[in-house]
Amino acid sequence: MANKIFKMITILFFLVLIGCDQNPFDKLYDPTGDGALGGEWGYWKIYDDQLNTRGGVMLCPSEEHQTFAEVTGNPRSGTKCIKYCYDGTTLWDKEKNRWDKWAAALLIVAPTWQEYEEEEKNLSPGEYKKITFWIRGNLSPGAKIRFEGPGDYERKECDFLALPTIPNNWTPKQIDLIGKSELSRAKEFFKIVFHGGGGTVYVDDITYSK
Ligand SMILES: [Ca+2]
Repeated sequence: MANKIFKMITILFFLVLIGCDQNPFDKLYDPTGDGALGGEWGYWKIYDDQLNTRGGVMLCPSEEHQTFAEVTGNPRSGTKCIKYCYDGTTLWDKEKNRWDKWAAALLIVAPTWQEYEEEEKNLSPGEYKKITFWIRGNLSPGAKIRFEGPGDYERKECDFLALPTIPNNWTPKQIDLIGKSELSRAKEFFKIVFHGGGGTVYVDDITYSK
């Protein structure tokens, strides 16, 4: 009888655990609860089958002519990956005051784009040296793609990886964090930028590591 009760309590405990709103695995990725890991971790998967940053996604220069979604077809790992498309239409760039062919999806530290200006995070305790990720997809003629760490690319304050093509099959890529990105005041975790035209890129397993 005691054995039966023990079993029931164990099952109940398990049901309570899986019924929680917060994914218990979140703690593995984000023990501080604010989206920044301490020094002894030095490894942080910011996207696997979900965004583990507690931050949001911001589309630039506007949300027109581009889509950012999680999809289930042929992910690199698990059940989902990111799919980001831009149709290559010329868009109005408010900051530069001109029409231009570019679009960007930003994984930001703020929960929403409205809070983007106010929010920043100190990622330096993680002592991160690179951002690794997997991609597949295609680019339209004349288009290029760039993957960026935190910071401002135009001001040359941003570590990045620029590519003239996107491989058809899942391929590992890496941004070396060589010090252009100021990790102590990050406003974004990761950025995908199309320029000169459009395309489709699938991204999975984005990881900060030592
Ligand atoms: Ca995945």
